[in-house]
Order: sequence, then structure tokens, then C-alpha cells
Amino acid sequence: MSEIIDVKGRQILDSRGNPTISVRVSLESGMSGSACVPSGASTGEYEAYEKRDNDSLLYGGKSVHSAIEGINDIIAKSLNGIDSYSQRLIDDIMMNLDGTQNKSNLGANAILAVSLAAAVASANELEIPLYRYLGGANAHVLPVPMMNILNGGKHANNLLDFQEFMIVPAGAKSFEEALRMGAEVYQKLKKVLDDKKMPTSVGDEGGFAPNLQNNMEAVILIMEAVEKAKYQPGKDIFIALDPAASEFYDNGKYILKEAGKRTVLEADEMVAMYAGYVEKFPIISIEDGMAQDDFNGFSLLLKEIGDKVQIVGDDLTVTNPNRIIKAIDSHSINSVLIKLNQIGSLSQTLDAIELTQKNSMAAIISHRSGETEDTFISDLSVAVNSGLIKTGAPARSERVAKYNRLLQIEEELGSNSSYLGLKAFKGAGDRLS
Ligand code: 2PG
Ligand code: MG
Repeated sequence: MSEIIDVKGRQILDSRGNPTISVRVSLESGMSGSACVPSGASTGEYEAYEKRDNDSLLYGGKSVHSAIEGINDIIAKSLNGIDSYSQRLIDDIMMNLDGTQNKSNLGANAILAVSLAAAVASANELEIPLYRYLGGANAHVLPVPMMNILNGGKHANNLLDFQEFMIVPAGAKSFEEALRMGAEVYQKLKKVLDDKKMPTSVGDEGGFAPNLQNNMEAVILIMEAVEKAKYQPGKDIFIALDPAASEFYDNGKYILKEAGKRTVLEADEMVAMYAGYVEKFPIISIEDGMAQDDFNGFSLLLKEIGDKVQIVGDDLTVTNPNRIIKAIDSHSINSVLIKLNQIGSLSQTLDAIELTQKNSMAAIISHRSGETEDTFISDLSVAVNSGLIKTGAPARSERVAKYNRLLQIEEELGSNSSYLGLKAFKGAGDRLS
């Protein structure tokens, strides 16, 4: 009854108004499941291939008709009659059809959409929640949300070098409380900006995007908002950064444009700069503090502050087990950001998470800057007990949909649910005592 009888892709729009893919997988029983895939802006060089038509007359080249043709013709035929519970087989069939390392024939966006929709169809067929289907009896940890409330870099058109300034309500007792704390601080930040006559327009992930002079000015404003919301920075709420440093790395140097002037830094100077910030501010996590090929820079950073701060690979590791192994071997990180579309199938994502967790690192489940209403990542974060999720500001429906789904899961799990707070973080060190 769980045999796949139809796979149908369609083009939809993402939160930036660009085309992306939605797929419905239908089973013999009459049950079905659908999934939509997101799209990044600060994409890592080593990510799987996102297939677009490149026809300048359609959506500025971004339409995905050819990827959808691949789904409806090639993939649909090959999956016909396959059991939807056979996730690995389904993913292997698609990878063999594609025949490339980076999924550049069919497109990682096409393969992932089908891969996820097959899992959703299976959960529906079994009439169990997706997190239970993916994670089994032990799926019970609600993630600490890492909420990007102030945007710079590629996600906004201001002068900030760093891409994301996040608040982390690790001091909460439950996910619901964490969400409330985050939402309250977000509203206070709006007021803080308003009072200073700064614009409250938002960037791609719902965070504010004021034109500030330097990166730490953003942190200072956020701390002001935390205090105005009657929370204690460094106890109730912490700060996480995603500088997305590959975006300001050129020829072995980090080039900042803070305060309107060009500053060129070597890797060790970047590390010293971060170490200084960590001394001054309650920063608990730094993602892509260094560029995607700078394994040496990453290991300097880990050596310097990895006992106090979570050092996260994103562009560095691109949810790819080979890159994660390289980062482990070179002592570059203590945590890994997990994005389904960086690798392009559910099975490989689960492999990347397993590898990460087996090596005592945190696996942070993440959205992309271009998102949809799909909430798969919320279920995934609970399924693998990741303890951490990064899915934007507590505003705008494509971000809030993920948080709202987590509220629902927490309610459903009731006393079976856990919220780890600080314990979910690697390198939280002394803060834990
Ligand atoms: C990141 C992400 C998500 P993008 O760098 O972590 O916040 O951005 O999807 O643009 O790569
Ligand atoms: Mg990132």
C-alpha cells in the first residue's frame, strides 16, 4: 500500500519571490505527502548543484522548469512501484539516475524535493507525525532557537560585514518560553531602532537591517533590546553570530568595510578580533567565522576560543560527510550547521547528522535565506534530538511557520519533551556551572 504511484513536481515561489520546487509523492493507498525546497543566497562553493533554467526571459534566469521536467519524467518513472518507506533506496535510485557527485544533472533541488516528499508520504501513510517517523521512539528534544534578528552581509543592503546577529534564549525552560522571549526582544529591538530614528525595514530572514557603522554596534543594540525586554544578557539570552566570512574573504585576506573604511586582516587577526568580542559580549556561537577554505583559520579560532564558544561550520562543511570529516581531522570546528539542500537528499543529511553527533559535535538544523512555508526542518530537529535550530527572526510567515510547528510538537510531546538550553551548546564551558 505504500508503493509510490505518482511523483509530481511544480514550480512555486520562495520567500524572496524566486521560483523553487514543490513535489507531491502519491502512494497506492491514496495517501500522499508534499515538500518544498528552499534556496540560499550566501551559498558555499561546495554545495550540491541547484538547477535553474538560466533563461533570462523567465524570472531573470531563475525558473526551475527543467528540474521539474526531470522530476515528472525521469524520476517519476524510476520510482514507480518503489516502497516509500525505503528512503535510502529512493535516494540511491535518484543519485544513480543523476550520476554526478554534486547532483548537477537532475539538480539537488529536484532530488531533495522528492526525497523529502517521500518521507512525508510515509509518515502520513503510517498516520504518525513526521518527527516520529524520522526519529522513532526517542525523538523528544525541542531545539533552542537561534533567531536572526539583525541582518547584514548578503541578506541586507546595509554596510554590515557580518550576515547574521542572532539571539539565543538558552535560559528558557521550554521551547514555548524561548519563543516568547525571542519575540519580545524582537519587538523591543524594533522600538530601540525606532527611538533612534533608524529604519525598521527587514532583511531576507526577517531581522532588521539598519545602516550601522560597525558589527558590534549591532550587538550593542541587541543587548539594549534584551535589557528593555527585562532579560539578562548572558543568563537568559545569549548572542550568536554568523559572519559568513567567505563573503568578505579575498586572496587569503579578510576585508572588512566597518566604519566606512577598508580594513584588511590576516586569519590570526580575525581570530584575535573574535576573541576580543567574546570577552566583551555574551557570544555563545560563531558560525563561518572564517572562510570556506580556511581550515587553518578555523582551527586557530577553535584553539583560541573553542572552550567558551560554539565554532560552527556552514560553508566550510556544507552538510557533506567528506567535508565534515576533513573539518574533524583538522580540528576546525566543534559544531556543524545542517542544511538539507546543501547535500540534496534526506539520507545523506541523516548521515551528516549522525557523523556530527558521533563525533560529539552539535548538529544545528538550519533554514535557508530563501524559504517556503514547508516545516520539514522543525520535525527533523526533534527527530534527531539536535537541540538547536536556526530559522530566522520570530517574524514573517516562512520563518514563523517553523517555530509554530515546534510549538505544536512540544504540546503533543507534553511531559515527554525536553529543552536543553545551554546544555545543547558545544563549548558553553564555564557558563554551564
Ligand atoms: C546561512 C544561511 C541561512 P543562506 O548562511 O547560514 O541563514 O544563509 O541560506 O543565504 O546561505
Ligand atoms: Mg551560515
